[in-house]
Amino acid sequence: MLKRSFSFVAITLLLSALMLSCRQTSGPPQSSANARRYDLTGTVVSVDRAHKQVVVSHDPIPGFMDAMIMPFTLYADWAFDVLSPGDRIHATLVVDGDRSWLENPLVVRQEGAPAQTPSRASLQPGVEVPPFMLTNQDGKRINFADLRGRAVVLTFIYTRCPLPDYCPLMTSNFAAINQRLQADAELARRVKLLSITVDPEHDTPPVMRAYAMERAGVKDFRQWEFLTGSPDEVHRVATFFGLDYFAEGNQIIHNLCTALISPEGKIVKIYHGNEWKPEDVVDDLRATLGEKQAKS
Ligand SMILES: [Cu+2]
Repeated sequence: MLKRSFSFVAITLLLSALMLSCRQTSGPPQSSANARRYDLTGTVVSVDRAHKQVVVSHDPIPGFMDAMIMPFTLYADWAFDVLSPGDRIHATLVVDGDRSWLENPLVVRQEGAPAQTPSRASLQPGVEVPPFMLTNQDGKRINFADLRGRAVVLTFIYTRCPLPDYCPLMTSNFAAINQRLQADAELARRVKLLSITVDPEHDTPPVMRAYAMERAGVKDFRQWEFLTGSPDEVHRVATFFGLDYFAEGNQIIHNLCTALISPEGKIVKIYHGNEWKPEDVVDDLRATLGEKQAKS
């Protein structure tokens, strides 16, 4: 009896805590009389609390738009405590003039979905990167251990990515880094760039090669290589660098990670998300290699 009432109290407390958190949302601007409302269901791709944005791969919205992946504004702060990539989300999409946002989100954790990216112990500066094996755009096997002696900047992409501020941005950032390297032969000689796919089943070496040439203007792969591998090999590398990814239709739902690795094969810095700038990476490369020079 006692036990039962305890759990009743616990549930009541939990419920009131939940209701409290629901009420504590910093509300959206009042919607006008012209606002239209649509039911939205989809899968959460990524979450950006600072900008109150959630990227959703949503189902078709009859009479409004086809299924696609796009960012939505979400004012309900509490939702960011529980939202993780891979969750199913149900919400009301409010479209009011040139503004739109989601209301009344309901979040359903998907079975087997990756949890919110934890800050992984493996990603600390100074940690040694294991001798991963992957395959480059020419079908040649690449062992990370053989990259020692050069600083490595790597990122994760997939060639079919439709989100302009995800993989296409990573690739154009790397193209900008590459351009700066080409202007400084001394620096370029001591740096390697790697773009690693998280869609190895589709992104074979020829697909990676074509992508590199068409989308990144790469002609000389000695500076910048595009790596793929078996799903297992890719998974080992991606997981080490904190990637969460899984297939959804013909797209890959994923987060981002860009890493700077020292010539000794140790993590120097992790650039999370998509807000880092190519020039910052080049500065960090100079600092990393400059230090090494001073020490030797
Ligand atoms: Cu992407």
